[in-house]
Amino acid sequence: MSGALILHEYAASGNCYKIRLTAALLGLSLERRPYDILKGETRTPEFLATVNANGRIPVLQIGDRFMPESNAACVWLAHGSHLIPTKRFAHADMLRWMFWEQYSHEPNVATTRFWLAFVGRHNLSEMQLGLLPGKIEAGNAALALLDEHLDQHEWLAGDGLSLADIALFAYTHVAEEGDAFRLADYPHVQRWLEAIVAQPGYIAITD
Ligand SMILES: N[C@@H](CCC(=O)N[C@@H](CS)C(=O)NCC(=O)O)C(=O)O
Repeated sequence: MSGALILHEYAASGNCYKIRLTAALLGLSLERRPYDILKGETRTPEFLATVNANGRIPVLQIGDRFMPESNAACVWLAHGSHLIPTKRFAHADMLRWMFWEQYSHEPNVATTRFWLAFVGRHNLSEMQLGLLPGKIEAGNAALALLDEHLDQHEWLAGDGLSLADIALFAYTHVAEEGDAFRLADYPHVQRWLEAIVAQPGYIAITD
């Protein structure tokens, strides 16, 4: 390991939680550095110059180096562990789900949760209010696709729990916050969420 591991984060963010959950399942400890994203604390000149020029958390600090992008940080932590399949197809399939999470799931399920449960409907701009119905529709389409896959497969990629499951667990298990999505509509997703909660070393997003 290359020195201290520091997670620059906003605790309620699923992207940050993914990294904490990966570390917990692997028995690794992280030092946590909090930022209030509702107050623009990741947009200060100092943060942009030293932590992430992209102005966002999470960022995993590895000694004096910085790794933004939640899924990349999870890969760094899990390198060589059971959370990354070694068989060629399963490895690529894990990455497939992690890329899909960032393109088709997180921008819809996570953004809807953030807007409704954290920012508040009455504080949304006209543009955000206009985008909301499409995000809810696309979020339900993502949850339905997950449910269909999990009807046929125990885990998302390969034969066991992998980073694909952790990446998608993060925002799926809190999708009901904001009241836009109903997990009861997705029974196979619910079975899979319960299997992740039962993993040794599991920690909650509120821990
Ligand atoms: N693709 C990035 C997304 C990072 C992101 O959107 N972070 C949000 C919180 S989850 C943020 O920092 N928002 C504050 C801002 O944009 O000012 C990842 O997976 O880490």
